Amino acid sequence: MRRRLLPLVILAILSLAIAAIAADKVPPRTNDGRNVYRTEAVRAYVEGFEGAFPPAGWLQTITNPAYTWVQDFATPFEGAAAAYVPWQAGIPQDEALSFVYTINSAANEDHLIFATEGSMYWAANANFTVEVDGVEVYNFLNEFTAGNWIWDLVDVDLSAYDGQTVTIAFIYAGDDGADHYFDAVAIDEGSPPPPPPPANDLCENAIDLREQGLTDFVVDLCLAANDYSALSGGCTGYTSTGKDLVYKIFLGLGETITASMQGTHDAALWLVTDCADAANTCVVGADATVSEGYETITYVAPAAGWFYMIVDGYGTDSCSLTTVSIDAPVSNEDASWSDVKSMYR
Ligand SMILES: [Ca+2]
Ligand SMILES: [Ca+2]
Ligand SMILES: [Ca+2]
Ligand SMILES: [Ca+2]
Repeated sequence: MRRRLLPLVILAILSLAIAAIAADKVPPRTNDGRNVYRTEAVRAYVEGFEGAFPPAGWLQTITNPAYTWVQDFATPFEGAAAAYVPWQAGIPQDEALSFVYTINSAANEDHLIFATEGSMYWAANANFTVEVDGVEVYNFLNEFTAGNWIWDLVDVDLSAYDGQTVTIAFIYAGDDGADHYFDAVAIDEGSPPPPPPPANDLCENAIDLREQGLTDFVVDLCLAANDYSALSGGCTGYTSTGKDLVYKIFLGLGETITASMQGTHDAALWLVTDCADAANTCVVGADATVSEGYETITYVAPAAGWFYMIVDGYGTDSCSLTTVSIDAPVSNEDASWSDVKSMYR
């Protein structure tokens, strides 16, 4: 009996030892030099667990008073302290730390960022999750990949909660897990919303070239949207699904306009008579060069009227800081158009 059991006992002891090596229940009690205050520029809210615990405004929900979240100074991610819960076997834990926050949509606060470390192995027994208004938005067991006892930053997209006042809860729940930590909780304002597109993004607000009166100007097409595209095989030879801005000019009979554009994207420049039907009313266009190249159009008006010039690009949503040059329209010999010409100078 003994002889048959002995190998099994040895095996069991060995496997336990291997499991213990592979899956410690506590981290190394050093911080590996990670104890550095981060300097990210925009944080609408930060809690590093450096002061009172739970922090002011935070609620702690306790089911196992001897093994619940506490402040711990052994291995913080930032500063001197982190939130820590010790593991326990036999008495289930369901320990939560939460705070209420109004996510400011105007400020583009749409990310919850925090650091956490724990045992990916033992999280199968007792897991760390984050909930927003009771809905799980993060699951350590399923999502953490950095390894056992390695601090890693987690970024949770909160854009679905823009403008809402929500309860954000950090929960350790289960039985016979491992120690767990989190620190450096932040609501990130992220980058500010992009500036609105230029007014002349669309035909209806096309800038009158004569009123603007500039022979050379620089525009950032990247602030615009792609609203107009020439026809494939049409006046530019290709489609122009790049981002576009619209200019207009009134030309007299026989008056000539010459314009060019150049940027780091593959530019496309075209002139239309009916901006509402741009693709089908193109009278001249250019897309003869690639990036950095100049596209130049010249057009003699066969009749007096408004013409709309679309400063555009070949590639889908392509754009760049683009230089546009307008040669002062050259009028015919009609004296009345000389006046128009002078307006441009
Ligand atoms: Ca801290
Ligand atoms: Ca546009
Ligand atoms: Ca376009
Ligand atoms: Ca081009």
